[in-house]
Amino acid sequence: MNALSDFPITQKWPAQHPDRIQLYSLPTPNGVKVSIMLEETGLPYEAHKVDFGSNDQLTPEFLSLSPNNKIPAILDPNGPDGRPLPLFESGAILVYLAAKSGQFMPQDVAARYETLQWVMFQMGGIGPMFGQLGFFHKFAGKDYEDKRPRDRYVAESKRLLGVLDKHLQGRDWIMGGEYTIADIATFPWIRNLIGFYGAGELVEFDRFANVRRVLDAFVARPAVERGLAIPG
Ligand SMILES: N[C@@H](CCC(=O)N[C@@H](CS)C(=O)NCC(=O)O)C(=O)O
Repeated sequence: MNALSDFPITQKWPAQHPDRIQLYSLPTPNGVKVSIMLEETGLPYEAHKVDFGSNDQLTPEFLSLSPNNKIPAILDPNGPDGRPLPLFESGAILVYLAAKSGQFMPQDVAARYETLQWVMFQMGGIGPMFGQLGFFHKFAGKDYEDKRPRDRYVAESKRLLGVLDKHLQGRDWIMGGEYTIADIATFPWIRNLIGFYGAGELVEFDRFANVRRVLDAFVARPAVERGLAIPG
């Protein structure tokens, strides 16, 4: 497929600017990773809201781009070899946008793998564990009588926060002096845990002073502030 109009998703969410990266998202902790990255890089893009209230994520048009029915997803009209590139999974999208923009990924080869290591730590650990904690603490799972599942995710979330806190000792960002996609992947989830999920006390967030310090620096970035509200 060589034109954006060949992609069924553009029938439900028409592109006003077909030369720009098309973002299909919502301001959730996974969604804002990509809107923050786009704001940080300055790459031109157009945001489309995928409304969970209307089950937009289950429509054939959305599934044609993101078969796992999850946001975020993108469609880049100018992908590799000048052809459109559809992509889902926030980690893969961050890696792609870092390569495309030449930003937020270290030049040094060893440091690149280290950055990817921390992106994977977020994708495989922090995201899924905090997400389950949210279910058992804030959503339907909070009414379950058996508190063992909740306690398991609380314990695992605390353990992960401890790993991150220890790593951040003496560092400005996850990769030291350099702000990278590892930070962009991780800190929306930390913010969500103590904000929207209201789980700060539950995980004893006060114990993790380094995580708190870097979270504060993250949310103070103007591009982060903008990205957190996209799509509006
Ligand atoms: N591993 C995926 C997870 C994405 C994900 O869980 N997205 C949620 C919102 S944060 C979603 O789209 N949920 C809709 C649904 O499950 O129907 C990623 O990082 O992109």
